[in-house]
Amino acid sequence: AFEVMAGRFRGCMVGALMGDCLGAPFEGEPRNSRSVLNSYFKRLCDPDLKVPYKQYTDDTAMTRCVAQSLISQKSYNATDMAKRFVKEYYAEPKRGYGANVTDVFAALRASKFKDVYGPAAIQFNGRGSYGNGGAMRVAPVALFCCATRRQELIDIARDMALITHGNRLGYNGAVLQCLAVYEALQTPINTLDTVKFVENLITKMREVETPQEDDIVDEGEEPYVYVMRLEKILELMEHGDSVSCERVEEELGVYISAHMSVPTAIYSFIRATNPIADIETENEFQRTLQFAVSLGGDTDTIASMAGSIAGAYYGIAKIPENLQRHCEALSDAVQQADDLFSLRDTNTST
Ligand code: F2R
Ligand code: MG
Ligand code: MG
Ligand code: MG
Repeated sequence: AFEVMAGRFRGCMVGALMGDCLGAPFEGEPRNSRSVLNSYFKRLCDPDLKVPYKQYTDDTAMTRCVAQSLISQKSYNATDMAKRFVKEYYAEPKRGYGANVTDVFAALRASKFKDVYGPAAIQFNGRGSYGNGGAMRVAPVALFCCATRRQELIDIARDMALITHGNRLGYNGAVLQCLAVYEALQTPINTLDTVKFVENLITKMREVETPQEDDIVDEGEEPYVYVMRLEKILELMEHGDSVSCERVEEELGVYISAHMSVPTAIYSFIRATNPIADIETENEFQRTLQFAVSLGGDTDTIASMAGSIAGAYYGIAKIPENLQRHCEALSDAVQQADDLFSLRDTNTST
């Protein structure tokens, strides 16, 4: 059981990296042809292929910061994490960051991290960002909480997102993505009941989305956006492989908003548990990535989030090595997974 869980930690971190690296070349395309993607993935799987590695983008740059902060602090430390985001951004600003999040980095730096949550709170005239930047980097939080402090998962995921994303759709999207990774990690292989998986997420998100005092919910605004999207996933699941990409885009979205990408990532993971027409692979993990990328739009982020869920469920042993090796900084993802796993210590009974 020890080795199985270690493999799932690796699968999660490597899965997130692969979705980002392999999905990034297609980001912003309206939709991507399944036959083009079959060729793209098949070519990469050729053990003799020698090509430069696929670079990671902001998704991984920030995921690495989240992981490293949790590993070094052995707890959630908002200031340490914010400092890592800022340092990373100014070291390599051209990783494809969201257009507005960079203002948060500038303000954090200028204010010397005095109020780590302050700059994000004033984004978009005080509405905060609902971009998927909080959700795209949350996977290490699920691993950290699995290793050490399960009860704090929702709070850490939310607070970690709040450093840059002040809108409830932005931080609740991070909470949902974190819960999905955690749930996948906890589900013994070959026992996944996809309906129960989604129903569990609905139960948890109903609580999470119940408006709290410090939440900004306008009159007439729907507070249970994620619950509704998860219910939509259950509906789509009834139609199996007949659900078109157009319908997924219409009902769940493929955009850089958290509420129009996190549910799509969860759906991609679920959809790929079964064969998908015109996607030529027997491997469920690979199928997850190919399906996510085929949807178009925010492909790096949706594939990365779907990849972290799928990797947490299937484990590293099921992820094709010939695909892994094309990703930049693969060994760092493995190392961070192992470091997070080793936080499982003797004084917690996990
Ligand atoms: N930025 C991108 N992709 C665009 C082009 C990249 C290109 N490939 C390149 O070469 O540069 N991808 C990355 O951004 C997403 C994550 O963004 P994040 O961190 O959430 O940033 P931000 O700036 O906070 O939000 C993104 C945009 O969402 C809109 N938005 C958010 N909140 C809003 C609000 N309250 N009102 C109105 N609009 C809001 C804005 O347009 C923001 O700029 C990932 O896809 C990552 O891969
Ligand atoms: Mg990106
Ligand atoms: Mg609160
Ligand atoms: Mg993206």
